[in-house]
Amino acid sequence: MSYNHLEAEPFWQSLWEENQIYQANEDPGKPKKYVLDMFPYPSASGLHVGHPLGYVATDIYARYFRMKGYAVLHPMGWDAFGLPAEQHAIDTGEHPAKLTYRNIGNFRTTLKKLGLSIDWSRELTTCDPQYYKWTQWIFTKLYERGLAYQAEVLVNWCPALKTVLANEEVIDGRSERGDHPVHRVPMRQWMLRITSYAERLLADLDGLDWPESVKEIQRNWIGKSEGARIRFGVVGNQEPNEHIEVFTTRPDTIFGATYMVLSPEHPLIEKVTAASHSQAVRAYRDQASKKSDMERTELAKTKTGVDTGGWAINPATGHKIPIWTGDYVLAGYGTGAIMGVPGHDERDHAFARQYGLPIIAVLADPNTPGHDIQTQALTSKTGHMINSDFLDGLSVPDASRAITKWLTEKGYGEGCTNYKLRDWLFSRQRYWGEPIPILKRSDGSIISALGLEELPLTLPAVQSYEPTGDGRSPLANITQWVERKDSHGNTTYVETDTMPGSAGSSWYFLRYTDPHNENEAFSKERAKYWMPVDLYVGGQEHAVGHLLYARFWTKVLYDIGVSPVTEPFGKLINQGMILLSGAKMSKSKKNVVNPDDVVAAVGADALRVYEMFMGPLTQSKEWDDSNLGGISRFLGRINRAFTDENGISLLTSDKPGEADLKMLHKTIKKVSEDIETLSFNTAVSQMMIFINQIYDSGCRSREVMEPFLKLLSPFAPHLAEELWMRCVSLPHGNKPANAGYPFVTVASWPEFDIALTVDNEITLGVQINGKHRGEVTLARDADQDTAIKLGSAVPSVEAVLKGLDIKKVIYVPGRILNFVGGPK
Ligand code: ANZ
Repeated sequence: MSYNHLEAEPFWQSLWEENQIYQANEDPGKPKKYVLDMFPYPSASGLHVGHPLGYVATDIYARYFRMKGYAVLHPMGWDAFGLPAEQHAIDTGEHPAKLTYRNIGNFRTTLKKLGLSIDWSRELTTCDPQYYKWTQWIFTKLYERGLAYQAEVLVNWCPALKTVLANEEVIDGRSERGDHPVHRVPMRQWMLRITSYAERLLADLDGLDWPESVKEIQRNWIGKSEGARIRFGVVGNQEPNEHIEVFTTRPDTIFGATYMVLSPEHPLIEKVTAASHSQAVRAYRDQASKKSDMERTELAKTKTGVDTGGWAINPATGHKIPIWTGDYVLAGYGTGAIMGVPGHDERDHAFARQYGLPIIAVLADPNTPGHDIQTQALTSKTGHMINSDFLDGLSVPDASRAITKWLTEKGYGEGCTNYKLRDWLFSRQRYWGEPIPILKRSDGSIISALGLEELPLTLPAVQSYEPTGDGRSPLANITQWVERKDSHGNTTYVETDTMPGSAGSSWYFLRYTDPHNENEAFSKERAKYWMPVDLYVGGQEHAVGHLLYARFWTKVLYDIGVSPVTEPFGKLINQGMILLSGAKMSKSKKNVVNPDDVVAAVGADALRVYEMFMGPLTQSKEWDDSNLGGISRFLGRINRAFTDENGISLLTSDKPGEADLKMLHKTIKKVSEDIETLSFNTAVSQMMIFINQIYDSGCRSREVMEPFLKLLSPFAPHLAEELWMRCVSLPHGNKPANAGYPFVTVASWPEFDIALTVDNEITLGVQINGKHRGEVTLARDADQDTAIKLGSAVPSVEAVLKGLDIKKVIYVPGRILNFVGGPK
């Protein structure tokens, strides 16, 4: 056996590393590519073969552009804070850092075995104090700008995990991790004011080369709606100016507002509730606190609610309308109160029918004649207003404008834009996260953020990792860490909440540009050279969490003059999943293929080429061992095309034949274009076609074979390097251990000659009376006589021609050959 992957792969990996050929260097004279994977969370379960899919794709892309002469930044690091390591610490008493660094070691070993062209000198870890020093510093900047603040908010409190969770961590009222019940309770929390960036986060999406689906998910998450805020006076013995403010996207329907609904958490509920109704209202509120927003707003669910016994005045009609509370109105959206317009809103219609509230039509739509407003809401927006006083006859947009003007003049409301986006809940009552660098007084009021000279605020050692259970983190128990004396001898207190997992991942791509900077988060000059990321590859599950937070932090850092860009990721790709028996791989389900095992069995190159050949990068696909074997044999075939059984080069100095030369140039063109468009599977197919041709023709000419090794190198870098040594550099007297060894990995990418990529021969469809009857291969510029001769000799054509009297032949070289005639 002339090629042994078990020897060759580690050999080349260590040689590449010694020679630091993947180190990224800013070179103002070169174009740059910043090629990035979403960095992994180093879980205890390790990597499965689904992870390398994205890593290999970015690696090929990075290798290609490096060979094309670009300065390439292709780094890797670890998203290292998070709940599982903390849970492990609670269960075993082992420090979360110990487990985390052990896992990182395993991940790194596996990734290095794949032969990725990563600049490991830039490796970073979010739980490293030298890194989170700057995460904390960014927090202090957010605080100084009023973008980090504390507020009493309704949080998702999980009694089992003893912590609050972000909305994204709650699925159907249960914790994503552990599947425990989650309740909504008010608590004082740190918030980041992402809402003040809503408009920019929305507008800047347009300029990004991202999958439209991801952009749409972000647009919906930001959820911009134009409408009005309208104030309804409250009737009764309350203070004279008491009113309820609603947000509506349909102010034009105000004459149809026959009742109001407050969310169960609305602050005015107790005030408006009549004494006779207060018990029922209180019971209802208790019940609602146990449901998630999702359950509450689902269209299909029966709407529930109770009458508060209070009344409001519809400012447009002057009529008294009842005030209800119902959980389909969310506390966190708009103003947490609505005007119920059952004639034209489906949820209001369902609610009104449920409780027998009046339903009035205020819009007539000629497109839906005979519509019965009592049985169904009319939700279309075409037609004209009715039953609406001075709005009658107007279209929906005109009526909206007219009523908004009227309400504004009367002081009842004003036009406004509303966003679904909520501020980012940024505190966790947990140990394993970045401590929030804020100093407080004993009453909890804030003194200041810590200065840069006091950072990092490092995590202390603790005895127990259990949360206190009263809503404070385990850090609260470490008095000597929490308490500090100020210069006047007064005791001050360090915040004991920590940051969420997504803090460190919101700016790591900037740190990679300057990972060892001790004086700044990163140098703006360096970031300016590398940013934005040219290709970012990761899972679709990050569409709203990480990808939105990272955009937000980048914009804030831009605004404070630190980041040179307003958007971090120019191009984004979501890789598909690799499935086993149709299911997502997961260790708990014991359906995992371990990359280490595959590398040991068939080699990293086979794994790499196989994963690229499985299908389009963005699609999910099934793991198949026999196809992996096929790729392994393909690599063996390449090896045997270049070397004999003793590993001696078979290449010759012969001039290649025209067909082989053309095949090479076509392959260069196809592989180059396919890498640029991330169509790796078709690039591999083309390389297979090339190898088949070489076997058919017996060509071993250097002129054709050497450039092919360059094409192979991004995909199967070890085999390419080995064959390059045996067939190219050793025969020229280069020893791999010598300085300046000419690795194929960093050789220049071959150019193709466009003239050699076009075929002179083409395949043409042959028609008889316009009907396709067969195909003929002939010279692109063949004359008519030749075309007729070859075309009529095609058996399927000949058979039909036999019974016909041909009157005419239409022939356009390279385009059409059509025999026209009738029965003999
Ligand atoms: C009256 C009305 C009439 C409405 C009509 C709609 C149609 P988007 O587009 O999603 O922003 N709404 C307002 N605040 C709410 C809350 N806290 N919980 C649940 N629903 C709320 O939706 C805005 C519409 O959703 C608002 O316009 C309001 O109902 C409802 F024919 O007001 B509308």
